Amino acid sequence: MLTQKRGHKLLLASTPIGPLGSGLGGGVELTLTNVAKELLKRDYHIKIIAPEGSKIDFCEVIEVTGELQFPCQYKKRDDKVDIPANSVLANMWSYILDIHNDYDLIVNFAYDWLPFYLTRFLETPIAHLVSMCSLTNAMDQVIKDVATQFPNTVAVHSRTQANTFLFGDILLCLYNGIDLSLYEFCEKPNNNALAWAGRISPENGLEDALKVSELTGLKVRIFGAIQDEKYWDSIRASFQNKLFLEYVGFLMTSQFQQELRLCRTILVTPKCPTAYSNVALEALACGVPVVAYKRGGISEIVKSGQTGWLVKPDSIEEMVEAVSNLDKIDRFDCRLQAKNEYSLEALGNRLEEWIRKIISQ
Ligand code: HBI
Repeated sequence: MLTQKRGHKLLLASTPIGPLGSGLGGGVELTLTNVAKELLKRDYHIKIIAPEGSKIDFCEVIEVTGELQFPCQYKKRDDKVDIPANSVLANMWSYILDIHNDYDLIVNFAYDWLPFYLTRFLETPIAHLVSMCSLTNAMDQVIKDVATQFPNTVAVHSRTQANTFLFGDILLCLYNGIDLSLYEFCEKPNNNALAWAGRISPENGLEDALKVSELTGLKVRIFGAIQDEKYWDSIRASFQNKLFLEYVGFLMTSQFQQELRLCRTILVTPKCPTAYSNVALEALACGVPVVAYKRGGISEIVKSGQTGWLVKPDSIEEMVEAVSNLDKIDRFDCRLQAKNEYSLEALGNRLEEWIRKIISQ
């Protein structure tokens, strides 16, 4: 059989909770950017459709207006599906309904009900890359329907994440990958600072990192967009001592890694299981050991005692102990793990295998 001719035309449909480049999309922004970059290198034709204000300098973006989707991490298990008036998500998918025949495949990055529900109405196949663990019954049901009716079209980032769904065994695991050439290894951190990176929102547990900072006397440099202003105000109120807290903001990859690489470690403190942790990959690529709660997809990334430490979830004292044992970690091992397991090349191979499975069906 002829080897699958590349050059397929793909449309990447972004998350509706914020423009690409705002940081509100969390790890999905970096994942979508890396998927586009790697597939363009492999001569796929790529277009992106995303909320107005999205910026990606190496790829055409179809910007769509409308009200951003409410972040689903605040939802309760039996919450109803919500779609605001003049929804950017609905506007994105209305446009996709009009032009989907121009594409060989649509890749959906939104963790929202609508794209999954519309899947069976489109002739063009849709590949869904699920960015979060099981969260609500409505999402579980619609993801299960698509994964069952369209085998091999629903992928996740870790087995841990897959197993949070009752139908996890039919989900493909893509892990993730980063462009290692963008991250410069740092053998000796020039500051004693801890790093914390992510959307500033209750589920990411920033207050725990600040408690570790107070107990170790090490400053924590905070990277990420403020998603929940009230939560951020409460954090600043409870950690008056400015010595321990430095809010850097959301930085694009090149500046982020310039700051991250100089830190002693990155603390990853999810309060509920997360699918994966792109910031952990970025830290490893810079040679920065990862100290994380053994919870969610990150427990498949960190080799405890070798490239960082995995500690009992929500245990501040175990985090403090791990920080005191950072000198046991060889920063070269961190970079080596990123190189061996998380290159964009390796992700690209897994992506192509996934695409071939769907398009050849
Ligand atoms: N919420 N409604 C909704 N849709 C998403 O796509 C979404 C989200 N919350 C967070 C999120 N995506 C990303 O930050 C994931 O990486 C977690």
